[in-house]
Amino acid sequence: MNKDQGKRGWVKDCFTRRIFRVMICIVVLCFSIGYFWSTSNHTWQHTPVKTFSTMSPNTQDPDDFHNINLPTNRTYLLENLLEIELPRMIYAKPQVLKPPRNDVLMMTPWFAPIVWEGTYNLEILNEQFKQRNVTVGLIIFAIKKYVVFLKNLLETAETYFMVGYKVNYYIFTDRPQEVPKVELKEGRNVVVLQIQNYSRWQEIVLRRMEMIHNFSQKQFINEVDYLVSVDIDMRFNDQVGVEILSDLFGTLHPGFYGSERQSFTYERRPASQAYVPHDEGDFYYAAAFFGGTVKEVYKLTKKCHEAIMVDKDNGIEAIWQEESHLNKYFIYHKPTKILSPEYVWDDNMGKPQILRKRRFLAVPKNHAAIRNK
Ligand code: UD2
Repeated sequence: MNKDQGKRGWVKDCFTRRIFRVMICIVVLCFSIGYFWSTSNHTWQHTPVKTFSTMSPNTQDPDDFHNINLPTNRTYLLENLLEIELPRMIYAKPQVLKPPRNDVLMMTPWFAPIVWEGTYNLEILNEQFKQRNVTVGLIIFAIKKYVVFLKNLLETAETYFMVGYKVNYYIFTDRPQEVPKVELKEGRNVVVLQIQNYSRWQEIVLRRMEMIHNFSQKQFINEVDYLVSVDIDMRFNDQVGVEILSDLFGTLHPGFYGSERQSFTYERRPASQAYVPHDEGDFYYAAAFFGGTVKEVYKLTKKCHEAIMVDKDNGIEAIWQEESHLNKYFIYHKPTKILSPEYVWDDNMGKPQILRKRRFLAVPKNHAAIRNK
């Protein structure tokens, strides 16, 4: 090989190497662009930019399926907070070593207070609830002949129920023309809700859950803060005020407040959705008086209604109708407050010493004359 050939070979070699380097650079560049594109694309797809400050509390981000009820930024919850500040008040000091009652249970193991006369200061509670400007809905079913109980219930409610507060009396009835005219104080209204009746009284009491659930969604949520559902064959006999209000409350049944759980008349057939085994249950609650915020009552009545419908499909009806389902619900969704039997009493059971007040009393009724009529 001569010198010329050698030089040309060297030049050719250099040229090839340069081309080779340029190609490597292009490939590296392509990979870099590809990588950058894919990673930035990835980021855009999975971390959408959210500005919750412009969202209303109920707005849900459709992409945020892990967190449907819980937006990550909840600062809006801190804006416009209502400040409850008590004025100077003079009252007896609570005594740590001297509980106000030592004859009754005042607190459940899950820290829900049990409301008895003598355990609370209504003056303090009124200051708090007045500042919150609460409105309460009292739910009453007056189907068929039961409408005859309405006048007495409404008149006594005007004297004793939530005195000084705004109240809507929601009357579910198939006989709107028989709803009596009762004189009402300012801020209190009767709202008649016409519904169908059912031939069996059992069906009427069971359907209360469905009706309350439906109307909570379409009406109550826009009109009141709390709901209280009561039986109609009752009368108010003493003060019932904001001491009862809490997220979710039930009332100790007058027939079972001192009983062991084995004696509770829970539904004991496993085939029913209301079934409660013998080794479960805290209290036996009366369906004649329960309530809570509209949200909690909506959840309760929805669940009970669904369970009632499953029972219906399976051809079974719980032993104490909706009361059985309510009792099952309260085992797994503990009430945040419990009302003593002062709030559902029947004088046929006497007047035990522990009852310092009989606030809501059963009116004697002849089942045969009134039911299915
Ligand atoms: C108990 C319960 C009640 C309910 C019922 C179910 C207590 C104190 N009461 O009461 O809450 O669970 O058992 O068996 O625990 N109603 C009508 N028209 C009718 C029938 C019923 O409007 O034809 C409404 C009315 O509001 C009445 C309520 O349903 O107060 C419950 O019926 P009930 O009073 O006849 O039931 P009762 O006394 O056995």
